[in-house]
Amino acid sequence: MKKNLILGLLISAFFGSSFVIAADAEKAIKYRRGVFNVMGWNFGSMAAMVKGKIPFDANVFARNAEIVAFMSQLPLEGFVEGSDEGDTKARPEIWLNMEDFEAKMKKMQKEVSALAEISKKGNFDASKSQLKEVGATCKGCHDDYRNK
Ligand code: ASC
Repeated sequence: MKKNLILGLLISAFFGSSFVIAADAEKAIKYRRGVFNVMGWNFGSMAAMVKGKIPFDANVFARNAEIVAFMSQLPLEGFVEGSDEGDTKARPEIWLNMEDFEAKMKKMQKEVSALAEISKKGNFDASKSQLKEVGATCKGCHDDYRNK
């Protein structure tokens, strides 16, 4: 009787905690995807301007860059242990190469904050050329760490 009780407690403690971990992982995935969505929205606006799909508006561009620069600081903490499973395109390789992943994330942050500075001056060509650098850092990470 007592044994069964202890066994029951152990089982519920074990499964209970794995549910908690799964719930935390789900939240973390939602968090980072939300951040990336905001970044993508703003990156998309700048990309449309440099491609001539919409007219270049220096103030809008600078605001987009400012938003991406701020948001770029947020996603890293969302890549918590165990959040490679669930509603995510993140590849398990991230957690096997966390140092490299962090370095790539930091490089992206650096290029994006340079974009925010440069775009304040309102020059189309300079903004366009730095946006290219930013895009390369997005792609560099996606190639290695994001599923299609
Ligand atoms: C985005 C988005 C990407 C990157 C990439 C930049 O907005 O969804 O994957 O920017 O296109 O090269």
